Amino acid sequence: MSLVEINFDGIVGPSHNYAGLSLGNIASASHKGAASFPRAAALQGIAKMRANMAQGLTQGFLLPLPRPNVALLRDLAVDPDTDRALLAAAWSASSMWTANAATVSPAPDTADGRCHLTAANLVTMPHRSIEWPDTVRQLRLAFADTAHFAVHDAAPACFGDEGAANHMRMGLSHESPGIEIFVYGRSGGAFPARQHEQASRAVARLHGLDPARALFVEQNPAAIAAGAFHNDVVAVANERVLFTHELAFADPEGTYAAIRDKLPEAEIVIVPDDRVSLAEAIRSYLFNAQLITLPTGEMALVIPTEAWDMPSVRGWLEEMLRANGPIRRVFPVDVRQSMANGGGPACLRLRVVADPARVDPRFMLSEARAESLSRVIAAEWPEQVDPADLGRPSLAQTVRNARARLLETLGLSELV
Ligand code: SUG
Repeated sequence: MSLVEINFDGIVGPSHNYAGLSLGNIASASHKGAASFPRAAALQGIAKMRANMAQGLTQGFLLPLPRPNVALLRDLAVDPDTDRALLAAAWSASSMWTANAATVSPAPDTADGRCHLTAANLVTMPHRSIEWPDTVRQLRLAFADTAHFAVHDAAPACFGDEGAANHMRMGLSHESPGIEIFVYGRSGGAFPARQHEQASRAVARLHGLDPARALFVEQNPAAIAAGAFHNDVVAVANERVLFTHELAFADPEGTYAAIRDKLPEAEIVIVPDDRVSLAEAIRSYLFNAQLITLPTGEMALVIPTEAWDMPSVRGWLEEMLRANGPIRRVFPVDVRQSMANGGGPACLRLRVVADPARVDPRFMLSEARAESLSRVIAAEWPEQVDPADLGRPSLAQTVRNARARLLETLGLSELV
């Protein structure tokens, strides 16, 4: 059995829109009311997946969830004319950010030697709290092989859990036992702390992690207050490398020491606040990068073009590349449609270390499949959605048909 890191990107759904639903997510708030471009958004996502495959990475995907969510509209008796935010919640394509779909502990870390996935309850934001039952259905299909995977329902709603966006795994390689770092928030000024410590601890117990190799770390309240609503907006890890902003954690020195204690080979690349301020880090999404190991063994950072275009960030990255650090290459990608809602390259993918042969092949991407996905998207996804369009029966029909065509193309009609 050969374990590799598989990135499962969320395909951007046909109802992608900007409704300003996420308090504490500055991009979401500042694009509230803007027109969105679902077709372009989904094609940007496919292009990112293709670029990563071209670098030799293994790529999978997860599908958009059924929208509009009629159960929400019914259960909250939403009046489409007056309850516009609730209406928009039922139309949100937010499941595209699969870093929030689940927390994943690969087989080498767990007591029973299986890869464990726990769906995230996402209870802090109403539009996201409705994702997990449909997400878990999908995970149970993709990871149906119970000899190798265990898929858990989301933790009860009393403790907020936002999944892999607040979880980092480090180790000498993907295949060797790793340490798992859970980052929770306690407060964030005017903004909510979306990941609760109790949820992180519950996930670690459910997954059967060795307490000696699990760390629970508090996110810096100042980072949340500045708009880092998930830890993956200010830090990312891969194998022995942690790439982090200086102000990511409440106790940075204590966090680095605890990591080095459990993984003496850890290399911690810290971006100081006087080079890239917290505000610039959050605006550019420098840390919402995919930190990947290329087949050559070199590490690369897949960053949003917004980060590459920011002079302070570019200056720091160029210096990093000139020095002899562990991150050797930087690849900018255009995911602007997702970025405008606060989702960069890292938000768009869920990392699962597993043997690809054990995953349902219908969720794995190849060049040929990327081509057929692009064709369905080009033909079926709406070109433009204005927030005023949400609720229109004709748009609802277009969105449903588009998803149905996608499921048909992939042979996944059981997800209808
Ligand atoms: O939960 N945006 C998402 C972005 C999630 C990013 N994920 C990670 N950092 N891993 C969120 O805030 C915006 C929806 C709207 O405003 O219409 C939204 O849900």
